[in-house]
Amino acid sequence: MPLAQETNFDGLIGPTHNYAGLSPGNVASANNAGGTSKPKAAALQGLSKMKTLMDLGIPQGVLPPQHRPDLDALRRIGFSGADEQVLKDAHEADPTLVAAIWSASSMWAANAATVSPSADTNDNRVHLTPANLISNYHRSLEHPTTTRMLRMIFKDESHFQVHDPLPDQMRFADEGAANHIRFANKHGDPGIEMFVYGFDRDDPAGGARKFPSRQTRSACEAISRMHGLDQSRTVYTRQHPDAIDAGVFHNDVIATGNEDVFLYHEQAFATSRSMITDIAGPLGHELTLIEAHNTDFSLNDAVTSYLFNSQIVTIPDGSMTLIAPLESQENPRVDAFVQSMIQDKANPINSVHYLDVRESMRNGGGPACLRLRVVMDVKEKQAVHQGVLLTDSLLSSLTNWVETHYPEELSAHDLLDHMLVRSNTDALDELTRILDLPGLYSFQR
Ligand code: SUG
Repeated sequence: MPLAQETNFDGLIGPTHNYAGLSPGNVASANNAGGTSKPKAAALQGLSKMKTLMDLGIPQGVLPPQHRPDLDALRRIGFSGADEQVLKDAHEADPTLVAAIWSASSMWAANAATVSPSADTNDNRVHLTPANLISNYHRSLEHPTTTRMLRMIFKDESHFQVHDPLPDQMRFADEGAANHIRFANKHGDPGIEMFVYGFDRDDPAGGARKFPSRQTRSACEAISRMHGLDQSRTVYTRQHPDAIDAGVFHNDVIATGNEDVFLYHEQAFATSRSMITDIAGPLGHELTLIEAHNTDFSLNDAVTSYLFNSQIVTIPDGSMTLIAPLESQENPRVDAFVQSMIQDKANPINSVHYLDVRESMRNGGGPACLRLRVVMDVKEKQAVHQGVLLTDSLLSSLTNWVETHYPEELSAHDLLDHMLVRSNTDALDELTRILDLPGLYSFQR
């Protein structure tokens, strides 16, 4: 088996990052609605996380932000005239429409796509399906550009297949890798892919009551068919409805995994025990289970601290480290759990890096939300568009670009400022030169 590694592609946080309370069931987004955001600080926090990973020896990529505001989206629903007029009329009709088309939500790259490495697929290629994200209007605007971007980055069809997103219909509601965990002895070995859903057509009453379920079982099954996965090595499991109703709008808010380590809260899944046997069976050995119990910390602690939205990464010496948000360190029960986990020799996680991604966290996006994992062997990694792989020099260009173009602050009334439309367009035009992705945005074609 050729040596394979995981590359984390992080969404570069865009210049229009703002707090609009657009995602029902996402507690942080609701609590911070209408607040003043700090786009420049947000993007620098994201870049600093990418640097931490790169310095740990883990390959790091970057996915550019989308072009916002998406005025074409407003024109498609009947607003017309100059940009200024379109913004004004839409605001008068419904201010949430204006907020939606400004959202920088593509930063949460875990929702960009579901990825199956070549070791798992029947044609030995890496398969990616961009998520349709139809559960929320602002996020449903992302997939056309995401698809185009992934096809530019993973364009070599001898190694990669970037599928079309699933049909734009609730039956196939899909939120990407945030609801998918892949287990393997080592990244390059054939894996077990676990798909997690909230809604099941065969048991509609068994779902969440208060908040929407964003991922359907039908979507999971379709992706696994499209990716050519071995069904004896594929597991479908349901989120616990109480978890969704407590604010676990994606499974990566309550569970995560890396290689054969599985970290989760006891209230994450509707059925935990049989699911673990279903994973361990084809894997051929026991998983290293790290289960947080209610006696360790509550579901509410999990949602506010975002511990499970940490990245567990394998570093070059073969051990694992946890990339966790500062909010986890600030919760004494969660921090105590982390300290005992890294001391415990029964699992390979032996260090923690608490990072500041507070700007993203206030919209419900932790370290793991900000990245899309792609396991690739050496040849596949060489076939990726090299312009998006992070180096010290790319990091310094991106930092300068952010420093030059990003506003310090953004609040609701700025979303009516049509002058910002032009400056964002110019900034993104320059970004495609830095990343060597000409023609990515529709304004360039
Ligand atoms: O889809 N927040 C995102 C957060 C996504 C987090 N991703 C993962 N868990 N993988 C969402 O709810 C809020 C935008 C606003 O309210 O302004 C938002 O879209």
